[in-house]
Amino acid sequence: MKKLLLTGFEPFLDHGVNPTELIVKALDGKMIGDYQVIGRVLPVEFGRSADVLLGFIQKLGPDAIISLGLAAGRDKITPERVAINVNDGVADNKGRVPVDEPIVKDGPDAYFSTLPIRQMVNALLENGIPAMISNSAGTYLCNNVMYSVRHYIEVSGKSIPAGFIHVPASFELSVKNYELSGWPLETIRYAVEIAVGELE
Ligand code: PCA
Repeated sequence: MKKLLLTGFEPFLDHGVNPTELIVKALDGKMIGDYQVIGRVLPVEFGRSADVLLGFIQKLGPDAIISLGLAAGRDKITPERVAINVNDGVADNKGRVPVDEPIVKDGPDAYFSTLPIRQMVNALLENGIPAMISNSAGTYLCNNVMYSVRHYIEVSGKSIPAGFIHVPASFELSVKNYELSGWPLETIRYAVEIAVGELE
């Protein structure tokens, strides 16, 4: 049996809930294919998110790592292709607003996902779930944790598949924000299970 570290994020900005937090808690301990899911929630803080995630990796020794994040406004499941060495964004949950900072000083400009992102998208589409590869994870915490994890894996010479999947808003969020369209939480969760099922 293999272990999948599946992370979500706590709520941030004006989003009262984060569907990724609810999904990783719901899937914690479940088996998907050969993988036992270990669901964990990350803070939304430039100074802490990556350290918390790297701590989980060191403690749990996962065979694969998938981080989930909310991309409010996107209407598809979007596995990310690449993370770039930039922190730049709106305030995190501690009020920090980095401008054009590197995540890792003198680190590589970018890292590609090592998840089977094309197979994930194809499997989602075959199951009737809108999905596409995203070519930008942004420059906020989602990009930050994907870059940090890929950097850790490269530097430590491990070969653990790792990457990031953004998910749309859930109904709870769109009920509170008329500008946001959302999906049922169960559908987002089902989509995550399909994507996880494509891990080797
Ligand atoms: N989404 C944000 C950070 C936390 C989350 O769920 C992002 O896309 O960077």
